[in-house]
Amino acid sequence: MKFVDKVTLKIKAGNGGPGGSSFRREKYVPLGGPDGGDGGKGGDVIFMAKPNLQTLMDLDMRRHIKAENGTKGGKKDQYGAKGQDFIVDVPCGTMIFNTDGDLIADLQNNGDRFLAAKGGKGGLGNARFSTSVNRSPRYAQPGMPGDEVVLTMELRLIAEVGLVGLPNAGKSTLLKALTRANPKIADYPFTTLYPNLGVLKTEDREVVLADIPGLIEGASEGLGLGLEFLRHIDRTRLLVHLVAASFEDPKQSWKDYQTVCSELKKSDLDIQSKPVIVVLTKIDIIIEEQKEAIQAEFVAHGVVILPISSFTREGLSELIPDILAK
Ligand SMILES: Nc1nc2c(ncn2[C@@H]2O[C@H](COP(=O)(O)OP(=O)(O)OP(=O)(O)O)[C@@H](O)[C@H]2O)c(=O)[nH]1
Ligand SMILES: [Mg+2]
Repeated sequence: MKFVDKVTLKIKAGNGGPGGSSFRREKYVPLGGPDGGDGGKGGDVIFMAKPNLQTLMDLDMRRHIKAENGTKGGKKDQYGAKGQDFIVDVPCGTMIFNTDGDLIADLQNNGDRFLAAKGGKGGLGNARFSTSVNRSPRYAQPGMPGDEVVLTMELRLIAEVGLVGLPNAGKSTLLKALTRANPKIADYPFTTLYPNLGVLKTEDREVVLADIPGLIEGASEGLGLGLEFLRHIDRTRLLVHLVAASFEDPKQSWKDYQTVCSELKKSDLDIQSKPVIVVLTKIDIIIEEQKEAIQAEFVAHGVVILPISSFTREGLSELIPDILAK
C-alpha cells in the first residue's frame, strides 16, 4: 500500500444553472406572461472525516475534484435541478491549507465537515423581471460560477503517544507487544516506511500509539526518511523514546539517545517540549551488569531510563502505567 499523507488538489464547485426565459402559452390567452424558472444551484464540494481511512491515497489519484453544475430553469416557472454535492472522504486528522499555507480546516473527528467550495447560485428566470412597465422581459440571469480553489490536504494522524528512536531500536516490535497492530518488523534499518497505529487497551482506557519510521543523524537535512513523519506525532501528548541496548559499549546507547534528541530539536514542530519516557529496549540480549552500566550512564546525565524487552515482556508492566499516567 502506498502511504500518501500530503496532496494538493484543484477543487471546483458546480456552476449555478442559468435562469430560464420563456412565455406562458395557454389556449385563449394571446399574450402569456414570462414564466422562465430560476436555474438550479451548483453542487458544493465538502470534505468529511471518516474513521476507516488511514491515508490520502484515494485523493492523490484524483487531482481534480468537481461538483455538478445546476441545470437551467424551465418553462412554467420550474426551477432547474440542483447540482449534486461532491463529498470527499478523508481520514480523521486531515488538515486543510489554502495556497498561502494558512490552516483553514482541521477535521479531527469522525463526521467533521468542511465546505471547501460553494456552488454558484442559479440565475433568476425571466418571470422574476416582470414589472409594470415591462411585462414581457426576455432577460434571465446567467448562473453564478461555483468557487474554484486549490487546497493542500495534510494528514496528521491522531495518536496520544508517539514512539521515536533510531532505526532498529525496536519501535514496531514494542507497538506489536502493546497493541494488536501487526507492523512489519525486521533486523534492518527503515523497516517502517510509513506510520503504524495501534491501540493499547486497558480496563478503562484506550490509548492510540503511533510508530513512525526511524530517525538518523542528519534526518533534519533529509537523510534517511527525513523528519517529514514527525508531523504524525505532532499532536501526541507523550513520546516514548526507544534506545536499543548495546552489549559492546554502554556509552553507545547514550550516544544513540543524543543523536535522536538533537534531530528532534531541529524540527520546526514543537516536539521536544513534550513529556518523554525513555526506554532501554532489548535488555534480553545483555546481562544484568551491562544493563546497570547503561542505566548509570543515563542517570549520570540526569535521565531516567526504563529497561524493557518486547520479547520477554520484562518491564512492560511498568511501562504501561507510565504511559497512562504521563
Ligand atoms: N532481542 C530482542 N530483539 C528485539 C527486541 N525488540 C525488537 N527486536 C529486534 O530488533 C530488530 C528491529 O526491530 P523493529 O521493531 O523492526 O525496529 P524499529 O525501531 O521499528 O525499526 P525501523 O522501523 O527500521 O525504524 C528486529 O530484528 C526485532 O526482532 C527485543 O525486545 N529483544
Ligand atoms: Mg519499525
